[in-house]
Amino acid sequence: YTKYPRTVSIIGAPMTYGQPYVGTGTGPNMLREKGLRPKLTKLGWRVEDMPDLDFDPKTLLSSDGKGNTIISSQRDPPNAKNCALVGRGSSLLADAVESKLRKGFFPLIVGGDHSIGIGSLTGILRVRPDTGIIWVDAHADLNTPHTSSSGNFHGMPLGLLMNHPDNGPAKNFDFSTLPGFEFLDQQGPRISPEQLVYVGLRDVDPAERIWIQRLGIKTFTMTDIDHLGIGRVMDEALAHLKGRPLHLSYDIDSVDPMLAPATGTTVRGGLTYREAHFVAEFVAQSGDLASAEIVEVNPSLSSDDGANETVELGLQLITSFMGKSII
Ligand code: EXY
Ligand code: MN
Ligand code: MN
Ligand code: MN
Repeated sequence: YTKYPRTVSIIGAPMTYGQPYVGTGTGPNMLREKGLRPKLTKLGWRVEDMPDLDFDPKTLLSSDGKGNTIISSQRDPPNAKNCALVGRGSSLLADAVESKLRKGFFPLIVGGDHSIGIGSLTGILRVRPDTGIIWVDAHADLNTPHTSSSGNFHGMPLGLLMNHPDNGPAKNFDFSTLPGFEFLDQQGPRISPEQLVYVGLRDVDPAERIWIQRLGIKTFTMTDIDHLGIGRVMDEALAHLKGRPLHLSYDIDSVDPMLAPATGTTVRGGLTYREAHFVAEFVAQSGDLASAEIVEVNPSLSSDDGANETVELGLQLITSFMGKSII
């Protein structure tokens, strides 16, 4: 008996426009080359692997009708870098995730930078609005173009989707007016604060801190992990989301940079090798995991050794949350 069907659909989402570095788009193929598919098969999954989503600017941006892309005329709103590219890519991803879920598959979304959370969560919530989200990250990713000081969308996926009596961080702002983000219309699904849990935070911006407190989001910082231990943290995290199908959003920068150096926004003092695996193993053991994503692996941002270690770690974490058990 399994609660969710045992066919996994690998959705490659090589998004790079949510942050400043090239290379973040190579994650899906690096993981395939290291044997993602046979590893999943060995765990008992049927695997459907499709070509990566096409995030080429020529595809994402409308043309002038003569086959020319009109990037230069796509002016970004303030603090919303590569707005149309991120928005259109998110919309494509949302449709892909939604359609795989409706077919009964388990979507395994492989990034790409964390702005893909906008699309993956939108697709998931269209089908299962009560999903519980476990956000494993050094960062809160709760900014909006109103609060972001970087303008990078990988710091905004949860901020754009968070709902609240006052509309949360989105207060007085309709994000569907951002070029490319038309799919975030009034009917578009939103996250309620109680369906989100953070694990591993250690670099939170002032506006994010205010919203976490005001919305009462269940948050386990690195300090909490030091204090309580990862076992109790995960007990409490899953208790908070009990009864919901789960989505795991695993940002590789949650792991300590000594173990995962090849990522764009490293912060010292992260999860150890075992803590990182425990999170994955414990979520798998719950039997409630219904979708997952891994993001922010960028092999071009460190030495070859560092890149290999980071990709390898990402692969091991995937096998752990997809059900590899020690016994
Ligand atoms: N909070 C900072 C910002 O909004 O720019 C840093 C965000 C980094 C986000 C990485 C993917 O998790
Ligand atoms: Mn992140
Ligand atoms: Mn992060
Ligand atoms: Mn910061």
